[in-house]
Amino acid sequence: MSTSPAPRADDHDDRTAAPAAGHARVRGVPGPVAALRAPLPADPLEALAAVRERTRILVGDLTRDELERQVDPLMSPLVWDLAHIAAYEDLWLVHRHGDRPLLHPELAALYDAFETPRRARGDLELLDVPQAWAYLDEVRARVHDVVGERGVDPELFELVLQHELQHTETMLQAMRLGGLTEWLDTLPGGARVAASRAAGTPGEDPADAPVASVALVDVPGGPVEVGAADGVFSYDNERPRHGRSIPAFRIATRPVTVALWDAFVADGGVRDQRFWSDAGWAWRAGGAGSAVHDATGDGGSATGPPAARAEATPTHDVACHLNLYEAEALAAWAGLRLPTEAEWEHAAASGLLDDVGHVWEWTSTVFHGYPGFAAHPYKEYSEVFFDREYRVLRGGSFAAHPRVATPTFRNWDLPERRQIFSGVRLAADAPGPDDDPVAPAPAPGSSATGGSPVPPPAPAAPTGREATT
Ligand code: AVJ
Ligand code: FE
Repeated sequence: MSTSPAPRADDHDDRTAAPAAGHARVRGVPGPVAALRAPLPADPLEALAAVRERTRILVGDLTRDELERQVDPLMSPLVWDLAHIAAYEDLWLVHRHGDRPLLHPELAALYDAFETPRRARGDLELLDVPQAWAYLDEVRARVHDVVGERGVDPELFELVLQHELQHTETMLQAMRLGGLTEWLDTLPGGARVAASRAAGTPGEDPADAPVASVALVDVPGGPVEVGAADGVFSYDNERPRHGRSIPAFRIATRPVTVALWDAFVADGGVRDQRFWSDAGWAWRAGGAGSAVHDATGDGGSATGPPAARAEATPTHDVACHLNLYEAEALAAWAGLRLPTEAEWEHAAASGLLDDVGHVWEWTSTVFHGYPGFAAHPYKEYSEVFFDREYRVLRGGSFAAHPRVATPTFRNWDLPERRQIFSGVRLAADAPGPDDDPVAPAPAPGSSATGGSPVPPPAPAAPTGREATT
């Protein structure tokens, strides 16, 4: 088996298409794709400045109207995220660390994720774009004052830095959903393939990617350690590191490809209730709180999520915008299952997983607190989401900065969500002693070439099931 590191910023460079029309490139200033995952300086204030520059670059092509409009009830107007980033930085670095009053106490509730849920954010009087940037700049000036006065709290700095990195991924989801950027569509998870298929370009023959081609690596069971070690920044939900006993299992060396999804579709798998959980089938029928856009009118997405491949090369073919239900149905059709998050983490730590970092990978694990969990520094980051419907996603997407997406980082979302940059890596129980080692994997069936148009990610209706922040 081979091991390859998560893609780095330079890997993205060669898949960068021409920048979107109107994107002026200044010599020496990186374009959005280069900025996405570029390393950050070691100095805390310089790192904060680099993250802010990255944020500016990523939204740099958008008009004021695009920044202020809510593209979907699932997502905030982008200008809300900008002011929220400022409010969070002011709260943690100026108010808590610096012991100063908030710059804008009157805005605290508006930019608190819990007091002002996403679906409501489009109807409120928000700061406009110049005001949001001014808020960010003023808070940053206060941070410099505080640092001059009492130095840096490394943990709070990392918290604030990673918060901005996480929100830029959220903003990229909104930009993707709203069709606001071309450069985003050139990346894995982008819409380029969807467009070429809609134009009638045949996709890869699904027979090229039968289930038998899913390469699985055998992982011995035993006591394993999961969670973040002491001495490095981690979120409360990654701690404490602890031992688990897991049975032997098998896990795919790569995430599911668009070709495999196409084979599932061509085989009628999306319409075959046997492969779907009850909740997943209800979601397809338009239940489970999701208004599903469907080209065929029968409820559920007929052709699956937008394809993820920018170029027909092995690293650009990862399926993206799958929700948990779709991932589970695909796994059932393939005679496989989702990994648990402990399996995923153990396999990743053992160097067994290729192509980590293209898409967030769904696991079968419900988001929960590790044994001995203690909320820190606030319970609204993680704890309020424990033991509900949220499932854990692992790895990281092309839009996630490597500083956030570590092998122990736990992301979470609701099962029906697919506006996130999510895919799946399949797994299986270890073969039992009686299993025939040469038995073929279940055949995917017919191998018709799919040529159906692929819609953009289906916006879901507001339902009271909250996006997390
Ligand atoms: C870890 C991505 C689920 O965006 O809801 C942002 C991160 N927390 N602001 C989210 C987060 C507070 C969180 N996720
Ligand atoms: Fe936030």
